[in-house]
Amino acid sequence: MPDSELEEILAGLRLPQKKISPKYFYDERGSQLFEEITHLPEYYPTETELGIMQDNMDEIAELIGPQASLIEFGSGSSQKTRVLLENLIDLAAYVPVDISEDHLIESSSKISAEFPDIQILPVVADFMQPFDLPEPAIWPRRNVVYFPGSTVGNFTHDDANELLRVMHQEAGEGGALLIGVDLQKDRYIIERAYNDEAGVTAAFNLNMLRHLNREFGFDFDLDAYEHSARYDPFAGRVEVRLVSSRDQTVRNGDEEIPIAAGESILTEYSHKYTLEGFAAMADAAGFSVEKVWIDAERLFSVQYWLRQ
Ligand code: AVJ
Repeated sequence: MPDSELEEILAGLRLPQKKISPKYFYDERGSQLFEEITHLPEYYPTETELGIMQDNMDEIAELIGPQASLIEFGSGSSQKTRVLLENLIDLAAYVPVDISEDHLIESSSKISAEFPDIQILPVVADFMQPFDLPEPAIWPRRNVVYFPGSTVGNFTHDDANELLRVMHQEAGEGGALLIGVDLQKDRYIIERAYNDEAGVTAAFNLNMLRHLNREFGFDFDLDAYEHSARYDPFAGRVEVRLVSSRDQTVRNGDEEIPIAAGESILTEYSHKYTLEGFAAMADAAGFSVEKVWIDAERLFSVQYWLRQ
């Protein structure tokens, strides 16, 4: 594992409010646990977003038009991606972009087996930075950046703005963005989704420490931390933490980091937006909101933005 990653993790643990990036959730076990989360009865986002896509697919396909290139940020192998690949008209190419070459190879080979007629052009890149797009055999009439799952919620508003600007650049002239965004709502519904009865989200959160022990040589005691997920309605976000249940010290090489009883490590933000708030994000990143679809309970939105 690169030293720069270890340095980044250590720097986060030295802060007064300790924090570790949510990207460290997703080792093999973490990815499996997240998949389990998406099927939990309390976790409404995945099923709601899929329902919105299915209910509005004809209109989505019509807005995107024929011979588009679909550029997914994240190597999606989700059901939502499949619905798009099945329904978009004469797709020029499907371009999954991911920092993990392993994830990309795995999901691309599955997708290409299921959709032998679609040209699949995977790109290994850190999508926080602009990257070069591959050239499909058919010249695309439009680039459509796809960012499902309310993954945008993991980012602070500033970082989300930066990411949306990269998407703006990749969309290019005449391009568009199709993005799934979770909405602000009753705090009880949100907190239940991140504190499920079966304890899968707690296991997912704690698994980050197991990952750090294995890959980066920490000695976190998994029994000495508890899962916490609270919605802050003023900030409009869930804050996911690991709370230390006693005074303890975590070690890495020569470094010793003390953690007090009740002190927490912030492992994730999951921002929820209002429609107005997210429209302001579109505007700031150089997009105009063309269409917003929501479910009947107003839990989640799928939005189609045009590049200005
Ligand atoms: C993958 C970032 C969209 O914020 O809901 C689920 C991750 N964390 N349960 C989310 C997550 C805890 C998820 N995202």
